[in-house]
Amino acid sequence: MVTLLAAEPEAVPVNWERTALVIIDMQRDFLEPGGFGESLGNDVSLLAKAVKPIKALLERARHKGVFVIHTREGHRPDLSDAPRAKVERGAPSLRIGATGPMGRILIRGEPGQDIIPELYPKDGEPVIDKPGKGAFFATDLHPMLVYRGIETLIVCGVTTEVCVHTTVREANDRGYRCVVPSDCCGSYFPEFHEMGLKMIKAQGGIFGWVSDSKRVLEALD
Ligand code: C5J
Repeated sequence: MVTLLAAEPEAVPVNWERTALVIIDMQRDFLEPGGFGESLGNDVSLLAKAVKPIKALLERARHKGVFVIHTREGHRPDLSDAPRAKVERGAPSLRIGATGPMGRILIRGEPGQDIIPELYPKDGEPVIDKPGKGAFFATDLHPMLVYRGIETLIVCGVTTEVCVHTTVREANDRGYRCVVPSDCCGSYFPEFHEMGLKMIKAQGGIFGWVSDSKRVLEALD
């Protein structure tokens, strides 16, 4: 069934059977002290407010049978999929692969690289491990969506202007309609969050649509 989801710059028609909720990188490494985000000098507490609205969407999407996908940024333990240009960048207190309080920073299989308990994937919900910022780069996300006939993505998670934005741009170029619920995203830089959302919906929705959890929940009901 197609419902109209209220959003900017205009309402979007959504067929929930052809829609996926994509939750980007809600990982301990970004949200908890001692992980990758904090190693870069960020105040990780700024991301916490996205958890509750994402949880509300996740629970309703599960209840309604909407396809749910989780992503995690991270690398192989031998760092063979981590470009030197990424590992050596900047002056973090702990580089990718170094050992911190939650295990090795941004390494697959380590406690810090996993998803926070509040939003932990259920059995049967695909988890995409991605080496880049975008969820389509070097992953099998696109075929997974094509095989399911998915046309629309509700994209949320962290951080708004980095992995959420990169994924929305990649998805838009692959022909997906992307709706971003503003309160279900977070950034270490509130001004980047605001600007990132404006960039998505500007020019008639050049990358997609911006809504919020309340309006997505209403459309789901
Ligand atoms: C970052 C992400 N910010 N998940 N990753 O490095 O947005």
